[in-house]
This record gives sequence, C-alpha cells and structure tokens, in this order.
Amino acid sequence: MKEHLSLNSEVESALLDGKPVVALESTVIAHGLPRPQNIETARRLEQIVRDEGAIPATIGVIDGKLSAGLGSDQIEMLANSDDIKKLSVRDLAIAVARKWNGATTVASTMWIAHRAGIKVFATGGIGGVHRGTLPDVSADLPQLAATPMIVVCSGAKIVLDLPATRGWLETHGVTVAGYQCDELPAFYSRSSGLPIDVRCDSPEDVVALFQNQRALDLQSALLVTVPVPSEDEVNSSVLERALNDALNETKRRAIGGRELTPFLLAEMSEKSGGATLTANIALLENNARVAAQIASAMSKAKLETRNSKR
Ligand code: PSU
Ligand code: MN
Repeated sequence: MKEHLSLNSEVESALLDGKPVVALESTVIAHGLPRPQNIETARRLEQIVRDEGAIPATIGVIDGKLSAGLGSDQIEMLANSDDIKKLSVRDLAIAVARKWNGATTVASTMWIAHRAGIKVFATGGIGGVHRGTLPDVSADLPQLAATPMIVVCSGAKIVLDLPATRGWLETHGVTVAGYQCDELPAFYSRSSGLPIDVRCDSPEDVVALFQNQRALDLQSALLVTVPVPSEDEVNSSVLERALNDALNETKRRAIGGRELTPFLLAEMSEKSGGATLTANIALLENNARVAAQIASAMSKAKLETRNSKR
C-alpha cells in the first residue's frame, strides 16, 4: 500500500507532529465546477484552511500515485486538462496499474486520506441515492459506512433522492450531525425537512463525538453537515425549476453513470443564471473553514491528552 501512496513533505511532517490537516477532494475541481472558477476555488479552499491554522491536503492521482497534498501545478493540471478521469474506489487499482492522472471523488478521497492518516475531510455535497426507479447509489455511501473519518459537507447533492440517501446512512450506521442546525441541509438550500442524529455547536463538540465513536470501535464516518451560508442560499422556486429542467434533460439525452452528477450540476448552474454555482462555491468555502476548525480542535485535544499523561 505505502509504495502507491505519496504524501507531500508538508503534509507528512504535519501528520507526524500531530498538527491539523484537512483533506480536500479533486473531482469537484475537475468535474464539479466550470473553468476558471474551479481552479480559483481550489486555491481559495487551501488558503481558507491555512488561514485557520491547518494544512490543506488536496487529494488526487498523479501518474498512478495516490497523492495527498497536490502541488499547485498538479492542481492546475487537474483543473485545466480535458482528459482527467473521475476516479471512484473501483477505479483506483486501474489508475495505479495504468499510471493515470485522475480526480478523486468523495469515496476515493476518503479511501486515500484515511490510509494517509488524515482524520478530517471537507467537501461540498456527498453523492447518494439518485432519483428514479433504477437503483443508482454513489460509492460515496458505502465508503462513509466503512471509513472512520470526519466528513464535513452540506448534505447530499440536491439532484439526489434525499430521503432515500438519508435512509441509507441510517441503515448503515453513519452518524449524521447538524453543525449549528437542526435538520439536514439540502446542499444549495438550508433545509430539507429531514432529521439529523445530533446537533453540534462547536468544533470541540464534533471532536468529542468522533472520539466516542472511536472509543466504541465503530468503523463508520461522522458526517458533519453544515448549511450553505444564508446569503448564498438559492431561492426555492428558482431551484425547483432548474432542477426539474436539468432532470428532464438527462432523461432526454439518456445520461447516466459517472457523467450524471457533473451534468446535472452544470445544467442547474446554467438554468439558474449562475445562482447554484455561487451557492456551491460559498458552501465549499464555508465547509473548508469549519473542517479546519475541527481539525485544529482535534489536534489541540490530542496534545492536551498527551501532556496530561506525562
Ligand atoms: N461536491 C460538490 N461538487 C461535486 C462533488 C461533490 O460540491 O462535483 C462530486 C464529489 O466528488 C462526489 C461526486 O463524490 O460528485 C459524486 O459522484 P457520483 O454520484 O458519481 O458518485
Ligand atoms: Mn452518481
């Protein structure tokens, strides 16, 4: 395993020293946001993490190496090349064997981050159960059930079947926390009408919960859901119209599989006059900030325990 992992030296020494590190994914850069907002957002997310006193580790696959802590040239390559693959967990071995360059989804980012020793990961919206009769379930869900990490997001992407996604998380034992909120956020909007399992009001509160999961030897993630900032929330009638149009378009053009999510996100941005794009960027930035605060609280708590044992 180790021979296929590549950590940059800053991330590696931060982890050794118990300093806060936040993993960031790269599918959102390569496939989730348009150019040039994608590279601008990728850089901004790293800066936000640094401003909060943590080290960013953007994750992706470069020349078949599972990489945590991409350099700025590598991020630029993922953002601006036309042939970047969207790699989920099922693709990782192929990417290694074929020495691919590729962007990692929530699922494969978690897989790599966990093996690198990173405990906190920030993204926009997780994948989930798609709408429609054919069961199309994102690999993000089983990975959340199998990886003991904190994943900070704004719920599941609104293009999905949110009640079914919520139900899946419950069945598979993934604890869902609302960060300073009382219901599950719905990506571009702050409310879904769906329940959370617990409300957390501070980074320390999240860390304590995570430590209890570990003490109980649970293997699932702690999903920390943070609503999009109010000023960037998309108006519900605009959202409904954009979403219906986008969903109809996928049926007309028979789009499915790994193309489905990026297509829906791009269609909605066009149909909402850019409102969903603004919201997507705002929630990504906000989630990176909250994740960095959680990582910092975790590193402080660990230092305190270590000192008190001396
Ligand atoms: N969050 C965003 N935009 C995105 C994604 C997340 O704000 O584009 C990506 C993530 O990488 C997530 C993926 O894992 O969409 C889900 O794709 P799929 O349904 O094919 O698993
Ligand atoms: Mn999907």
